[in-house]
Amino acid sequence: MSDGVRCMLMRGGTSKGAYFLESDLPSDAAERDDVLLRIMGSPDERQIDGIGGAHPLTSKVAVVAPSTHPDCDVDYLFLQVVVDQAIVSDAQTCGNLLAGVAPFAIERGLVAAEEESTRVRIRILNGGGGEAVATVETPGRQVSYEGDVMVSGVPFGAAPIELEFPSEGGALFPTGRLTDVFADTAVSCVDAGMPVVLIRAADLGLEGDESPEELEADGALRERLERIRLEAGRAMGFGDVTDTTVPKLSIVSPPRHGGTITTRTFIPHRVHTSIGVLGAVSVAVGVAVPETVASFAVGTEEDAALRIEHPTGYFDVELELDESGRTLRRSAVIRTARKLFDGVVWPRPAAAVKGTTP
Ligand code: NQM
Repeated sequence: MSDGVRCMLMRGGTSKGAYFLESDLPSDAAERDDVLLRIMGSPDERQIDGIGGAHPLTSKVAVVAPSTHPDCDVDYLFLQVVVDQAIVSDAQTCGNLLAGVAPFAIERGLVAAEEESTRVRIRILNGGGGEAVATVETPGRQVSYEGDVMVSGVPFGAAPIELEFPSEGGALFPTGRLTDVFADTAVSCVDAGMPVVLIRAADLGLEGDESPEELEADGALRERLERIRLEAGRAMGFGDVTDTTVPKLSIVSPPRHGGTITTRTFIPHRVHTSIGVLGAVSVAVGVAVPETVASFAVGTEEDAALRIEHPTGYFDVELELDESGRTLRRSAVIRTARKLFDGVVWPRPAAAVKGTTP
């Protein structure tokens, strides 16, 4: 396929991605992935021949369709387009791109906008799946800017989008234990929508507030983290995770700015400039449940919001656990999103040959 494809480019939270209606893409998954690689400019570390932003956080795709589930409005499939390899992965979802799904669905006419705000029930098709309820202000309201909010990691305000994740009480600790030891390091493996391995900074010889650049430049650290990740991935039931983007790794330490905990998150090889949405929910669960490697952080009451600090600010997560304190009832966060461009994108021709540049 080398015809143009209808596409909307959106910022979703602290990420950026290409949004498509499922019906605008090939129905065969292999064909679809091939087109997406050619649209984003992969494999190429600069993605210079495509619309990808040359970083995992800006090489993302959302595929949206009317839901086939009677209790949901739309289905959302997230695809990570690997920057420098010809890989498109559906192994994880993305809570940041999720923030753009409701406005996109309204713009494309899949959901009718209500007068004040619109509630969109979204079925997440990746991984363990699940449901999210997004509440967005009607698009017209965004011209007034009153009530706009800031989210850390985005320098401009925009209308708030509430994302709520009702929980059916699935396993939050996929290894069946609150702590494990992998590659001689104590960890807690948490999955509240995003599988994350929590590790105390001190156990890695770190302070915990190093910059993403410093952490990425530390080859010995990266090698040790990958050994931990490979062992944790198996124990979490993912098998060999060498080529997959989950689990992520969050290095945790005491808060620096009055929040609950400091984080630095490998996603899983680059360091996040902030933190993922569901990644933050998983960290919050690690804090809220006693006896994990993150329980040194300020504990929480039922219903309390936890402030997860990250390299560019903080991320508030509202958590509601049941009476046992070990099962999640719901979580909620506030994000913003913005339509950046709507039009037709041209994939590079299928026959284009990758060569060495002269
Ligand atoms: O955890 C990056 C992001 C994400 C994922 C990643 C996300 C989430 O910030 O829900 O949003 O962890 O790869 O976009």
